[in-house]
Amino acid sequence: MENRRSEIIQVLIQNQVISGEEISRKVGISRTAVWKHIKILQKKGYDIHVNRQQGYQLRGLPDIPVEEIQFLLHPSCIGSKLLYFPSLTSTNEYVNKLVKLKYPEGTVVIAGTQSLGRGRKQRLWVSPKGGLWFSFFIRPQLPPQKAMIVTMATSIAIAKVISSTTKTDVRIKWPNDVLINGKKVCGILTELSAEMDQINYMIIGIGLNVNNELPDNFHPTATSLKEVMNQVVSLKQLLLMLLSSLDEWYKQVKLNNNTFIQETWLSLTDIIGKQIEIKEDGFITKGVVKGITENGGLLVETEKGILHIVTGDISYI
Ligand code: BT5
Repeated sequence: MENRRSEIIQVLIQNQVISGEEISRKVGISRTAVWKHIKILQKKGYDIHVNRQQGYQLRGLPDIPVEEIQFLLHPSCIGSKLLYFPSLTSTNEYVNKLVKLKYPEGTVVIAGTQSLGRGRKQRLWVSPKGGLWFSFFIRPQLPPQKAMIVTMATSIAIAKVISSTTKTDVRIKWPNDVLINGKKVCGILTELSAEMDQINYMIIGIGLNVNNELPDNFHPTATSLKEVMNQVVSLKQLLLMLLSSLDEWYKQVKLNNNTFIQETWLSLTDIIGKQIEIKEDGFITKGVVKGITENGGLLVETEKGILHIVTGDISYI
């Protein structure tokens, strides 16, 4: 099905205007089938103008042409299938439905915009046009206590791509933020379904500010790649690099290379030795970060002794 659509796109690109009959002859399918594929392509963000007399005219491509990206990727897992929608409520929510529909592990859902993009604890994630908002699901053979290793590998994969794209120093902030010049450029949302001793699946959502605008009140704490680089960035190239990097780092998870993942993560964070404030359930605790545990928790020295932090929001003070 998808090959047919790729062929139809090629035919449309090569012709200024083309009739349904001619497309059906070139691609070898019926005119009704052509019409059905055109409808799907329009939903995917291809701007195809329909004129009853003359036929079809391609007037614009989506910002993220997944058919092309799929062709260029050779994933072992992440990117096994790519789905793009011009707008969704939340890509994490959509992936959750696909897991139940038995889509292959590594399926990625990308949205042009999200109306209800979410952060942790049901916070809203602002997702206007021009950013990269995507999610995928994986089934790591790990107990739930080790889930943080996957989040770490994910943030490393992203930080490395952002660093090579922007040529700036990119830092990871525990547990899930990627920062440039101390400002959040990317957030990662990990959702988990697990038994006591085994993860069933993890849904990982990535929100990366690329060419999108941000609300004025975000400027002190958030940034975008466009702002940092002073130029528009190709979403297609960036997504291609991100998916390859995510797939590579997920291989490290599968190989149980936890020490390597942790050491790399530590080389990309400033957190050790930092004075921090931890906010959890309305309480604030202050302390100094002494290290991370085997499972990715924080060891914080406070006036009440060493605390082991597994979740929560921290800020540097
Ligand atoms: C996160 O949450 O940082 C995880 C964000 C994950 C978003 C992706 S987009 C694709 C996928 N589908 C979804 O529905 N979600 C994922 P958290 O640490 O809770 O941070 C949320 C806070 O960041 C908000 O309360 C705002 O203060 C701030 N924020 C919201 N939108 C932002 C943006 N675009 N850039 C920077 N900061 C933002």
